[in-house]
Amino acid sequence: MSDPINPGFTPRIFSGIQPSGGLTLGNYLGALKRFAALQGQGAETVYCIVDLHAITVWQDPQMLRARIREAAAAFMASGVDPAQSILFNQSQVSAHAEMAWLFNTVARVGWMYRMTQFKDKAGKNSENASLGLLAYPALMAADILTYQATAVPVGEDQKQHLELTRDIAAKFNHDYGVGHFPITEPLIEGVATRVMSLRDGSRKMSKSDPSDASRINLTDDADTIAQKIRKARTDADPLPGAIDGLKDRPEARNLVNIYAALADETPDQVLARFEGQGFGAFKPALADIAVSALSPITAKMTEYMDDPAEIDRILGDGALRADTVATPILEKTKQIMGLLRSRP
Ligand code: AQP
Repeated sequence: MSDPINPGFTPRIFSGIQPSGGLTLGNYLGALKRFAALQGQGAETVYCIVDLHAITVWQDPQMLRARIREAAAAFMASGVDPAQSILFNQSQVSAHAEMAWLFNTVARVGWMYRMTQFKDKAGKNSENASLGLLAYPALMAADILTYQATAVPVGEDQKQHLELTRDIAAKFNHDYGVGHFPITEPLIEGVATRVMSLRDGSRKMSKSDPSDASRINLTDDADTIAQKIRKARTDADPLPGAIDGLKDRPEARNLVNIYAALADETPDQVLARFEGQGFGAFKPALADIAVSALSPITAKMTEYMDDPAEIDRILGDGALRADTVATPILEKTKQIMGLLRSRP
């Protein structure tokens, strides 16, 4: 089958999540829930725990290993089925790092300095950031293009990196006069493409935010979820009848969007039910729906995490399958670039 937007390429979806902390409701709604829904829809699905990305900022080795397993448990508990999708951790497939080096020679330094994620994470002391943090988007382009992926489901925050991936693919194709890489489509869909912090409606919910109260973790129990929602920052006004009425109320809009995404409704449908009510009524309803959506996931995660050897087996098996797709594409890329291939 050929991809409708990139004729000649197999429809293939790739996406990944960093094991840089415990996964959050933002990762679930912006990524994991959609990863699961895209299975069996006609495209191959390749999902990756991007541990090489995580180490662009310091990670304790013991903790990192545990978080890779926990992320794998979260993927599977959210419905990613290793029989239907290729599920693995990035560092077990060396093609990612090799392709990233090739792309370091295609991407321009100026492109990297423009990335808002680099500016945010490097902060004021950017001279002291790891070189990997600056080169992060070239590795992300490698993750995607090593599979000639035609579509990538991501949250809104990754849009700029996706554009850079397209720039790298286009420059490579142009410089070498080939059509080797597809121009990958970002799939940024739904009402929860940017779930915001529960403490500050101008910041995205993030697994590495120092405040645990800013996020709902997929490992939080029902009481913790309810308590975090109860304490979420809001305002004193009643809810309007439509989402347009929340333009200047980011915290309120965030909670309504979370509700809508969890209930598979539109924000307007949610507001039609809560119009005129305050957060005293809305927050307990949101807590109920969050607990009923997340509790089964948390329970399944615990089951998977009780058997780390099985997680390791699944990730190892996924890595072998990923390798069979990635290696021929990497080899072809090297050939195009004029790198001599003569190993028997
Ligand atoms: N708040 C969010 N709302 C919607 N989608 C989100 N994603 C992350 N946060 C939100 C999506 O989850 C996928 C994996 O992201 P990532 O782990 O690779 O890195 P990130 O985007 O930098 O996520 P975090 O949680 O903020 O990680 P840290 O704190 O380590 O930087 C992506 O598709 C992302 O869009």
